[in-house]
Amino acid sequence: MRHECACARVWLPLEQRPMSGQNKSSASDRQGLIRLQEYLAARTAAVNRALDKSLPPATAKPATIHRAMRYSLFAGGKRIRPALCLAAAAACGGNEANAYPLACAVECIHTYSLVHDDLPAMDNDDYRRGKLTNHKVFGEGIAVLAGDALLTQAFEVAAQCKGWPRYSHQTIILELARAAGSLQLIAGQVADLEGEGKRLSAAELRYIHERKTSALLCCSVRLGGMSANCTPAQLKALTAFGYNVGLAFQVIDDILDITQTSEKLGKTAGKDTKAQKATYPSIIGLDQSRKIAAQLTQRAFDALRTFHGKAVALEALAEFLLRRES
Ligand code: GRG
Repeated sequence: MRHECACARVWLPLEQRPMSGQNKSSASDRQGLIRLQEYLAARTAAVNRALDKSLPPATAKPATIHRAMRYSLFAGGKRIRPALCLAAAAACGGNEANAYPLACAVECIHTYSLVHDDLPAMDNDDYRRGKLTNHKVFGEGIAVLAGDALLTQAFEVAAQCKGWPRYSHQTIILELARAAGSLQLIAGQVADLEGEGKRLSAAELRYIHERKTSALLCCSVRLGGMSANCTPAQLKALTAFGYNVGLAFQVIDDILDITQTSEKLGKTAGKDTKAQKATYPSIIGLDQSRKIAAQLTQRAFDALRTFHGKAVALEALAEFLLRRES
């Protein structure tokens, strides 16, 4: 993969490299990766503190629901959506602190979707983020409610943002509602459920990926830009970046489902094949899927040219997501 922006190489060298540890990495690769890991660890800690403050304490009555919400929220997710939100804010010259309510909101929506996706009525999974799924610990009724409460919490936290000249509270709430709603996240999940056991075309599969995965990732990036009162041109560039990174993320997720162990993924591996789900690898094979993920990531990089080197964290995150192993 060729990459034209020199700034990201400082973070994470982008020379042609295999995607999942098929080669020994160089010392500079490792250094770049360590810097990104430090960046992610610092943002994860800050987002965790902000989430902790924004949620009712685990002891608030009724304690079961607050314990259940916190159980999944603090189960060890990678916090990719918040990191993208904060990195987008930085790319637009914003103050990261202004983006925290929005970074927390997207993580609450993401966690709700995982809790519900794991339910027996949906994907029926016992493990998530390396721990027992919410319904396995708290029962199905509480897991449904914990998901509902996390979704609602997202809007409560987002409403506490400061609002910006170009982006009012109404715009922010609309952005979140649309990404989580029946035309995006839920549409993707419906199409995913209805597609089980069927032969889907690549276009049908892309419809699912755009909604189930890309919509919320793209929304995270856009909200970060909005928190920096970004220009319309910057928002357009962030949208193209988020869309392509979101699609690449899901192609990689499909690849990992068949190439990694449950232990490494923290959730049951091989579920897509078992559930007879259409995935990129099942339709076009592993090698072609890897090429598509790299192409999508390249498109995401291209969208960042307009930031003239200021989107270095976004670039490093896109590169990291392409090469992730869990
Ligand atoms: C229930 C409305 C509803 C939607 C569910 C999230 C989801 C849609 C399905 C889960 C399965 C899946 C493949 C989702 C696509 C998004 C995705 C790959 C989620 C996993 O995201 P990570 O890897 O997870 O960022 P962590 O745990 O690290 O936060």
